Formats: sequence, C-alpha cells, structure tokens
Amino acid sequence: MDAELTRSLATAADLLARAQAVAVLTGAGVSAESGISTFRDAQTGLWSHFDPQQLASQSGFAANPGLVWRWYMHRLAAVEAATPNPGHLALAALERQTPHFTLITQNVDDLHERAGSTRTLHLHGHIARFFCNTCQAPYTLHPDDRTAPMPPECKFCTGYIRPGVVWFGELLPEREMWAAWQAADTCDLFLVIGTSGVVYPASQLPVRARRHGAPIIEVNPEPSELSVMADICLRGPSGVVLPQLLMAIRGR
Ligand code: BV8
Ligand code: ZN
Repeated sequence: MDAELTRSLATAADLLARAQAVAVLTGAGVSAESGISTFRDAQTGLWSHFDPQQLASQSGFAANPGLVWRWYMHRLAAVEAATPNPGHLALAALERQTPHFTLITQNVDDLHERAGSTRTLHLHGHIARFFCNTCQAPYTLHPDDRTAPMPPECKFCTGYIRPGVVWFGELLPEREMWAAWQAADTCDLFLVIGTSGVVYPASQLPVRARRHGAPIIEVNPEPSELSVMADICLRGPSGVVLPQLLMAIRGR
C-alpha cells in the first residue's frame, strides 16, 4: 500500500476511534465490488444507449413504461444475485463499535442491511418495493411480473405499478431526509463513500456537516464533486479501504 494511503488511513483511524457520533453517506460505488454497476458508469449492454436520469423519472416512465419496467426488473435481478462485499461488512462492524452511527445511503439495494447494518436511511427508496404510480397502493411483485414486457396494472385503479424508488424530480421521503439532516448536523465525523456527489439534495449532507466543523473523510478511487471539502481522501475501492480502516482502528 502506498505511503500516502497508509498515512491517511492512520489519521482517519484516529478520528474514527475518537468519534462519538459518525454519519456516513454511501453511493453506488459501495456496491460496485458486489457487481452492481454504478449509476454513472456507462450502462452495460442493452441499456448502454439509455440515460438513467431519463429512465428514472416520471416522464421516462410515461414515455415508455415497458422499457422502464424492464430496466428495473434487470437491476432487481442483479441486486438479488449480488452479495454484500467487505466494504458493506466493514460499515456494519463500524456501526457496532461506534456510540452513535447513522448510515445514509443513496442506493436502492439492500446490501447494507444484508451485511448487518441496522439503522440505514434510504434517501432514494428501495428497488425491491413496489406501489401504484397513480393511487400509491402497495403492490407485491409476482414471479411472472419479472419477465413481463409491461408493468403490472393496479387492481384498485388503472395505474401502472412502479418500483419504490425516488425518481429525478420527486421529493425524498420526509422521515429519512429529516433523520439524515439531523445526523449530518450533530455528527462529529462524516464519511462520504462511493458517491460522485452529483445528486441533490443528498450531496448537501457533507456540506451541512462541514458547516459545524465535522471533519470529512472520503473513500473513493476517483475524485468526486465532494473531494474538495474532504479533510482526508482515501483513494481506493471501499471494499479494500474500509476493512483496512477497521484494522487500523483495531491496531491503534
Ligand atoms: C429533488 C433512485 C426536489 C432511482 C436516484 C440541477 C442542478 C442541481 C440539482 C438538480 C438540477 N436539476 C435537477 C436537480 C435535482 C435532481 C438532481 O440532483 N439531479 C442531478 C443529476 C443534477 N435531484 C432530484 O431530482 C431529487 N429530488 O431534488 O426534489 C423537488 C423540488 C420541487 C419539486 C419536486 C422535487 C431526487 C434525486 C433522486 C434520484 N434517484 N436513485 C434509481 O436508482 O433508479 S439517484 C441515483 O443516482 C442513485 O440513487 C445513485 O446512488 C445516485 C447518485 O449517484 P452515485 O450513488 O454517486 O453513483 P455514481 O454512479 O454517480 O458515482 C459512483 C461513485 O462511486 C463514483 O464517484 C465512483 O468513482 C465511485 N466508485 C466506483 N467504484 C467504487 C467507488 N467508490 C468506492 N469503491 C468502489 N469500488
Ligand atoms: Zn392504483
């Protein structure tokens, strides 16, 4: 491991070992090593010529409900086939050893929960939940829905069923937002892991933490929109860096 990363890990481990209240924001990068492609990576294969921001929107769903439905069924299958990676597991271990620990995720997969994280705030919803786009009635996915060319129709109205995720242009869930803002405003350390920091308002959370003086640690192999405000940048994949961070804390 390069000397710079070793030094940064030791400093980050010091901050984490002393922190009483840690807030974490994760993005698609934390699931990349579980084989789930990130939102901004070129979409793989048959989806490569579609813009995810268009597909993940009311206008995209209205324009082509079948295409959007098949995109989500494709992504849902990838999530169900994936397993948590060492980065997810390290975050669950960190939660167990930190007095106050809030994990805020932009991801719609359940890999944090499957890794053992217990208090995860999903700002952008859950890909494995479904409801009617017109009357909001909850819906349980049926096996044949997974290969259907069109979304199922609601049995209470004529609406289409959609995934329980927050689309672009939609408001974030109030309870999760409030709890996330609260965690950012009261933490004494903020971690930003695997996110490009492009999507609003999630990207404002580290800004709020910084505003009251909480140090910010970024874990990302690449620079992001949030790197400029990070006190420590751990440039590596979260599945490698987070277990190293955990070992550095234990080795202190
Ligand atoms: C809202 C669910 C208000 C769906 C998602 C102009 C300027 C600013 C803002 C806007 C604007 N125009 C519109 C907006 C608002 C818009 C927005 O932010 N747009 C962006 C694109 C500019 N936001 C909204 O619409 C939000 N709602 O603002 O409502 C409102 C007000 C009035 C009336 C109505 C509404 C709603 C946003 C939620 C959108 N839904 N997901 C689905 O998943 O299908 S967002 C989607 O992008 C995913 O959740 C994803 O997580 C998220 C963010 O991307 P990242 O997670 O960061 O992933 P990304 O691919 O970008 O980056 C991956 C990173 O990982 C990279 O940095 C990479 O280097 C790193 N990485 C790679 N491998 C690894 C790694 N890191 C660590 N380890 C590795 N191994
Ligand atoms: Zn309905």
